[in-house]
Amino acid sequence: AQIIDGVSRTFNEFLLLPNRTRTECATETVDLSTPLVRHARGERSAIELRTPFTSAIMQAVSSPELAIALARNGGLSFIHHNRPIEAQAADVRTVKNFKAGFVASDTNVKPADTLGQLQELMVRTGHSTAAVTDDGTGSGRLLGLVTSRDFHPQRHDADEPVASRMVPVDALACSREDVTLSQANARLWDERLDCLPVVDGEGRLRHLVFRSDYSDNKRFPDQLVDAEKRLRVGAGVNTHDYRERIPQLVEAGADALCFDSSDGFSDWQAQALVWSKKHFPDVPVGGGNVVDAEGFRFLAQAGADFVKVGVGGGSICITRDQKGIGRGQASAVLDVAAAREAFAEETGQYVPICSDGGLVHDYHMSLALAMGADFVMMGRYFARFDQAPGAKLPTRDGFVKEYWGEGSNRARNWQRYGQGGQGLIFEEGVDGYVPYAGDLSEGLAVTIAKMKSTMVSCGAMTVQEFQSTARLTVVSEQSFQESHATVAVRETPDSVA
Ligand code: MZP
Repeated sequence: AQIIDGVSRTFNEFLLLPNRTRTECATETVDLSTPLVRHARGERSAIELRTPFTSAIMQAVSSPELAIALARNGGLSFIHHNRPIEAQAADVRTVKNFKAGFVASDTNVKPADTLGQLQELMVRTGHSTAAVTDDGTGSGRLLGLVTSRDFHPQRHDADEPVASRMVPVDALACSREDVTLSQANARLWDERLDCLPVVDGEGRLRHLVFRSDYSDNKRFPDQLVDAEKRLRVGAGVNTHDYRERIPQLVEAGADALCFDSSDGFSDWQAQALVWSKKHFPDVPVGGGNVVDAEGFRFLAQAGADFVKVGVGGGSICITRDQKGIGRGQASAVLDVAAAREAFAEETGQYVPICSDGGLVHDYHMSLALAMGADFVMMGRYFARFDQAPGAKLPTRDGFVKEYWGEGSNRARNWQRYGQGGQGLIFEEGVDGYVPYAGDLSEGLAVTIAKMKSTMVSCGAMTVQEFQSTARLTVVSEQSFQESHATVAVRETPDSVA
């Protein structure tokens, strides 16, 4: 056996040092966009994410509802694959067919209906905003908007009428001709809404224009008032039935695919990548997971358009206990990022990398980017939100959501955890709960605010600048203790769990 140099380190062992912050570097100017797929170095990737977040290829995570919410916040979901091909393709179609619209016309939500009913409906249909009309139909006059932010358990009673939480349309005052945000509705925008309605002369809703449609947060870009954007969605695939699965997913409209394996450093995955690039050269396909330079190079040479990094660090993962395989996530990302740079130097091809699993705190996501990841993939983080498929269950202190690993007996994803034959001989994942965290858009907005603030302290205005200029230090156990509050903390409703 050979013992490789260096200790296997994880994110908790690092902190970022502040760099000089230039006057032009502020949270409003930080740009989180990042490449998703292979491209010539120095050029732009054919697919860029507006925010560097992807959701895990897991039954408890990447449903169409979650994919819609994440895509609208600039990220990407990979719809899970451990089921019949038709079912997965149908979910891809649901996301591609989604139109940022309003719930009221589809379902007759009236001002007197209850918030509980409306919440259930919005989660099911993947909408973050409901427009309420006077007669509960799409041709009625718009009375106001209710957003999923209003469904925080501490802020509403499920039996309250919808009207009690509605932002009245008068406060929004926006018409097709008046496309500049007034100060008043800009404030509302920041505080409560992620979209503004555009009404016709008779007060009937014509469009909802979402935050993501804004070019500079001040004006509606003209071309978007008559536009139907299709959201992006990815799909997980496996090395067993890819010849049948990939054609149907492509036909359904998947924008990117990803081979999903707990150990991607294998001939099977290389063969599957080669097949995919030969038959569908225009469809980006990622590979993984790997934890070192050798694994990265192997998949990049086989044609992977991006490579996922991480073995054994996932919150639900017991692979390290069961098989003794894995590597600290920080060491893995640093090693693979160096290999990505070397590969780009040699070939001129930049192959983005994704840090997958084990991100416990929001600042871990920033560390992953600073260490070289182009984007991150998360399961636990997204499983906490309304849009994730796990059941929401009451506890003495609030709510939890179900979250289970793909290697658990509940998921039985033998395609990911090949142990010989069809089935699991032993578990590599657990079945558990995560604290409920409300609406995805609201939770992600806080995470994004923290990430931008970190980058400002590090003097970086783009992810690429952050990767190349960040300075990190390894923390001792004593300095780790020093990082936390040392007084008794008074709990407030906004205390971070
Ligand atoms: P986390 O965000 O919950 O920490 O980790 C999610 C990642 O863990 C997934 O993207 C996947 O790579 C990995 N995973 C999924 N299921 C298991 C398992 O059952 C697992 N062991 O490790």
